[in-house]
Amino acid sequence: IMWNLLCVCVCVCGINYLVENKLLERSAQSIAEFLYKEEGLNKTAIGEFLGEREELHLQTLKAFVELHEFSDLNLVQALRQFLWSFRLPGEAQKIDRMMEAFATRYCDCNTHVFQSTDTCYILSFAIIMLNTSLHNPNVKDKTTLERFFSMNRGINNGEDLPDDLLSKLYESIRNEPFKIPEDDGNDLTHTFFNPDREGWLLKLGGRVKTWKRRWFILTDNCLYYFEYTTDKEPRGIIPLENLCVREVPYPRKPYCLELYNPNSRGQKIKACKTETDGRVVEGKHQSYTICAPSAEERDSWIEAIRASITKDPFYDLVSVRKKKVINQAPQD
Ligand code: 4IP
Repeated sequence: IMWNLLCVCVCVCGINYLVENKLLERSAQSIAEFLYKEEGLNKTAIGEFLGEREELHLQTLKAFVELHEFSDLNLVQALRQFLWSFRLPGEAQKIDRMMEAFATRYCDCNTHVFQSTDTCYILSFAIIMLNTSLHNPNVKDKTTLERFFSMNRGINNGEDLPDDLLSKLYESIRNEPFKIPEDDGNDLTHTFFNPDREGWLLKLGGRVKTWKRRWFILTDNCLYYFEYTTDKEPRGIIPLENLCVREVPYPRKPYCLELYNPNSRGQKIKACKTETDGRVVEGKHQSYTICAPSAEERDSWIEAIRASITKDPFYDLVSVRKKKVINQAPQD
């Protein structure tokens, strides 16, 4: 029973348990093989384990990626295999390390396709975003083949990748979306990756000052709140663009934070909410007062919201490399 439990919920503790009880050798190679081959493991936990920064985790990630055979596969086929073997974690730095490991492995298996690993890395992100654009019903403005070409101009060390290569990848994604492990019912076409943060918080009403317990999800620079964790539709959506967040005192309610617009005090924040009769209307708040269950959770929410407001991690990850490869002189 213990073995099965550990298989279902593999995590750092699980691996440590196996190592301590001599069921698994404490080497990157053995752990990687266990994570890659063992059936029934929780793929979110695999992603979390592989994304950690400690040396053993970095080595395990390398060994894990090297267990994938990408020779003679096009980039979409390789990504399909890779993204099915674990679930990408939400944190940008972890995604960066994993996609870097993937791109290195792909280029080792297919030496003549791209001029550099960076090209492969950038194109992999472009493909993941294309998948979201073409298959997420909420995205109305679908990426066309021409736009996909222009998004990827100059990424092969200053040169363009062949049109027929990009067309094949585009067609493949259009015909079949990525299959992503859904341990927790979330899926990539919906939220891109895992949410930045989620949890129960109390929210103060806009006009009528009642406190409501709501399930909050922070993702894609928006804060969504739901009545129940299982609800498909949020009760409210607060886009975080132009907003600020800070700790705020509130009578008899400790651990509050406030979302406000520093540039238009006294005006309503752009947001939407659901009325009790089901109509979706504009939000009525000039600021949102939200109460966390503890000081630690309030601070973590503030930090996560700030990180989400100040930067788009995926944009940053890709744009730094894009600049690098586009500025590289074409090679003979
Ligand atoms: C409601 O109070 C709830 O607090 C609503 O929260 C809130 O809407 C309403 O504020 C407030 O009047 P009663 O249920 O006591 O009527 P929720 O939608 O989470 O149920 P928000 O905008 O906070 O969602 P108004 O003024 O914003 O409508």
